Amino acid sequence: MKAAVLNQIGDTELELRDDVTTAAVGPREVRIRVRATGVCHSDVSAMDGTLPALAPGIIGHEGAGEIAEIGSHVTEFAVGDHAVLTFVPPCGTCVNCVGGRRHLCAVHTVAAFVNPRFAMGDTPVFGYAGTGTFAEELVVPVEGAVRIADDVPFEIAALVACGVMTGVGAVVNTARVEPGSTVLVFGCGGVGISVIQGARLAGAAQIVAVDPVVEKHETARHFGATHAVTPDEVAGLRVSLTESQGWDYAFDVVGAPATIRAAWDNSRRGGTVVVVGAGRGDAMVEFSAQELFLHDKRLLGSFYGGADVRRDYPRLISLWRAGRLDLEGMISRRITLDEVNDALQALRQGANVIRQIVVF
Ligand code: CXF
Ligand code: ZN
Repeated sequence: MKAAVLNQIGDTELELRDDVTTAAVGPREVRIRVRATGVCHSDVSAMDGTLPALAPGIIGHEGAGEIAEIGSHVTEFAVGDHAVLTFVPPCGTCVNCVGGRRHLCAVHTVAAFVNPRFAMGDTPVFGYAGTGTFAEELVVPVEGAVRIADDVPFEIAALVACGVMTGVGAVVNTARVEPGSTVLVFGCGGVGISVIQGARLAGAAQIVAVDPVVEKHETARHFGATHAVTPDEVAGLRVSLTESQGWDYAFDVVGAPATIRAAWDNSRRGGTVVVVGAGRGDAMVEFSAQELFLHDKRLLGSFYGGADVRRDYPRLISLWRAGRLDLEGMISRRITLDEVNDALQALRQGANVIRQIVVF
């Protein structure tokens, strides 16, 4: 089958091949025919070594498709069902799953680093974060697919698998923003726009979007930002909008020390700082011992929007059906797999794109 292969970490181009195969479907696995996949900034981060990935590998982790084959012990799906993928399949029985922290289940994620589920000839090829949606097909554990209704377009469904879940989830699951709150958001890519949409859904009174790319400000306003500024304009707005107190909630959706620090500095005393951005393992952020206690802030990490995928994917789809979550508007460009390198390059360059979707 056709797939885009990352041959080495550090490569800036994926190799388009048509001789990639998937592993055989195990008893509790399903084969998915990918129908749509978003190009997420974490795919760029896998390529450049910011996030851990194995090569050769198939990246792409925000996908939806059709069940093409089921394992001998699968009763949850039938061939032809539509499904959204997840890069954290919850095993259902570990301490995190049982404890209500399904997004932290490591069982299948760790297994994916040991078991390659693709191959090129005799060479094993790993799927990124247990998925690998820049391929026509992939094999995942049954817990890694969530069934959705047949009338949901695949490209809408794909968005839910990473960006929308991560951003909306950070607001409603991790931070639990209350109506009337004031919210500051650093970063207006796919996840940042989803944080903005989540804050609007949560009833935030003020949503200030921050991005150095001025073209993204109009986009941010379209999705619910009440204000949109460049980073150097935040200080002035803090004086005029918050009487210098800072915002109730500040989200970092970049993952860089400077934006995490800015989120901290611009949240009010007693406010909440949420780190959603996926930063480097060696990038350090400094906080003084004194400010950590004196400012009485909550500093929260948010991984995958605290997703309980079997609860939250249907909720997000329902919000979309009700017209309260704009997913169509997040699709900036539909492309083919042959154009995936251009799409990745656009993200590296900070282009004003929310989601470029590969449709198969
Ligand atoms: C990432 C987190 C690390 C694994 C791949 C997905 N999240 C969002 O893009
Ligand atoms: Zn992603």
